[in-house]
Amino acid sequence: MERLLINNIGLLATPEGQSARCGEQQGKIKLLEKAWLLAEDGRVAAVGSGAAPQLDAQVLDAQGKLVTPGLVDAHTHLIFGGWRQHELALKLRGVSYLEILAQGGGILSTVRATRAATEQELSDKAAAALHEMLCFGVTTAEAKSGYGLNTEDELKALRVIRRLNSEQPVELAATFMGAHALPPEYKENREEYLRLLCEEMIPQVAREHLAEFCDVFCETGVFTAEESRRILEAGKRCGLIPKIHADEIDPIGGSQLTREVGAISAEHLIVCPPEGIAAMAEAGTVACCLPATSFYLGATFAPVRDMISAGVPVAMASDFNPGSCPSLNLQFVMNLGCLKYRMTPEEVLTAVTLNAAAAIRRADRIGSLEAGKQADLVIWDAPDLNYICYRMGSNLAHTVVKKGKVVV
Ligand code: IZC
Ligand code: ZN
Repeated sequence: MERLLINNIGLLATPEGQSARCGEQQGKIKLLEKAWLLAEDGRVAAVGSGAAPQLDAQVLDAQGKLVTPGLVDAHTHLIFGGWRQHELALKLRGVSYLEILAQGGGILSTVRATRAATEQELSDKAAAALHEMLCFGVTTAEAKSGYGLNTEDELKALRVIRRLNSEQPVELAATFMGAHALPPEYKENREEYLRLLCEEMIPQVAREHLAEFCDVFCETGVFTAEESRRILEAGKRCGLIPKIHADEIDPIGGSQLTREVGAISAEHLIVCPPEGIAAMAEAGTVACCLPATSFYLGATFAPVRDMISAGVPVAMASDFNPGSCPSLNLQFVMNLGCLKYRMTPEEVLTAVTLNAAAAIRRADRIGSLEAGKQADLVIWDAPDLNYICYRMGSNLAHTVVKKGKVVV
């Protein structure tokens, strides 16, 4: 048996449970002072405070620091070719995100670069990003396709995700997002692209077990709520769990759709209306909020306090992508959770651990430090939770442990 004993933990902070926490529960964190944690064969065997057990194990001295569960980044567009730094000048001239897209740039510029890239090139690039994420304390992440927009290139991206899952420590949950934009070759033929998505791509992705989730960009000029419903229903028929990019720029009904399709999560929700919040609360949908994208777009911030009051479990993620959030830093997202969403540090911790795990259907396995869960954790250069939410711009992750092994 492989044993790792982490002793001399100044403060161990973790949410508890095997499902998303909502309302007041989101801010309930278990705190153990002068703690230790024993991992056996990659899982948490026991957690306690006071004198650590004496047994035959590799010992890691936490030097009195803070320990939390490994962070979970539940929303990334990890697989893409190129970058979009040329859009910065356009943005500075006042051209909006949707205008850039309508002119054939934005997502479509990344589609051209992704189609031109080989599997190896995409894999090398994503592996570098994953290493950076791991250094920031992220031990599990979701990764979407969505820059291929044809069968071959969407499958190429999903195969890269599958391969990366076995080649590096960050576990990946794959999401098919062929409904990220209408590809230019279908500009005059929307219906045909919807048919391709529902009748060809989704069934093939499911047959090859290349994704767990199906996502759609429900937005003005992209996919309507009705089209989004069709795509997500087609995904469900093939066993793909619905996620939805809703209310990022315009509230066109995306968040209300969560109840209708039984979405596991809704993403962005920057301009989520009260009816959308009510729908998510009823459906038990996790609101996966992406404050670094609001920051980067110069947009407003999602009404997270209203969501928490309404009993919607809130997760936060990076939204790492080459357009609206070219950052992998989930610690910055935690800062923004406090400063812009007015969440407490305890609510923030739940949002980037247990609730993020729930958004990718893994709350039974990860997202908290309790006996039986995977031993994924971060030792922080910090004495407490307030400190990691208060400091900004530095990487405070000191040591990262994945499945009971030190990886950073
Ligand atoms: O590449 O712009 N919002 N999709 C929906 C994105 C942002 C990613 C991108
Ligand atoms: Zn996104």
